Amino acid sequence: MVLDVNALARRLDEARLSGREVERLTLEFPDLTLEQAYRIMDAGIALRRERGERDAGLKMGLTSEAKRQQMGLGAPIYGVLTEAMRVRGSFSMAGTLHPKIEPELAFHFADGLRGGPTRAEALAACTGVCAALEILDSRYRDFKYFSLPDVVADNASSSHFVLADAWTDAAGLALGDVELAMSIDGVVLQRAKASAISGDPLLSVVQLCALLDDRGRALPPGSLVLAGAATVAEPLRAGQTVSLHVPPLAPVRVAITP
Ligand code: 0L1
Ligand code: MG
Repeated sequence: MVLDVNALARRLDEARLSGREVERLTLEFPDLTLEQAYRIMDAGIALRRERGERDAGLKMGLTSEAKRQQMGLGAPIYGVLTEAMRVRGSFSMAGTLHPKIEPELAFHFADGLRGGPTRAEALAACTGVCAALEILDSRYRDFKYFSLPDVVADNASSSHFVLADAWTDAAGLALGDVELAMSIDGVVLQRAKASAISGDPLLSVVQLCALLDDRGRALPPGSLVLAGAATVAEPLRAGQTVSLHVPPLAPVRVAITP
């Protein structure tokens, strides 16, 4: 079977737009490589750009050991965020498949980052950090049992993201020590230190730069980076209110509507 990157990207794009699950790609292409999967992801993002979506930044996925064990998958990956994925205040379940939400930190890089920066260089380039929630919604049937290339081709399961209203200067913070507490309807369901994100959330940014550099790319100016989840994700249902507290950062909250 010939691998048609653009056709597979269209298949996943249509699944997202129609709210209909598709079979994971490795059922048809068992030898799908990670690089082929990233090319399918790129082609899917190109479709979104053709429809007028503007890039917002990048996300790291599978950054916590808890998450990797939940998914049975072994290594961090990245995906692309567009402004159309940004949610403010409320998120509608309409057209979703099996959405989940997870606690993260977002970083902003006004001038971008290129090559393989050290943690100190990433910190120096960082123009703000804030609390963030990522909403994942894999397009695959039986989404628990997929492989790394399947997840990457599906843009790392990204659906939407919510950012706190205020950015904080990262320089004065012990970033690994801040605690993320994610509540649903006022009950804390997930809690972890930010060190659960790749040992230190800025190291997740360093890893992202390495993944991009391996593919001849860099973090563009003006990018935000979701550093990855500190804990496992929680399933979403209409009527819930999800909030994330990460003192001393501003909290973030989203209401889930039908
Ligand atoms: O953000 C992430 O950790 C990407 C992997 C998600 C896999 C999933 O839960 O759909
Ligand atoms: Mg995530």
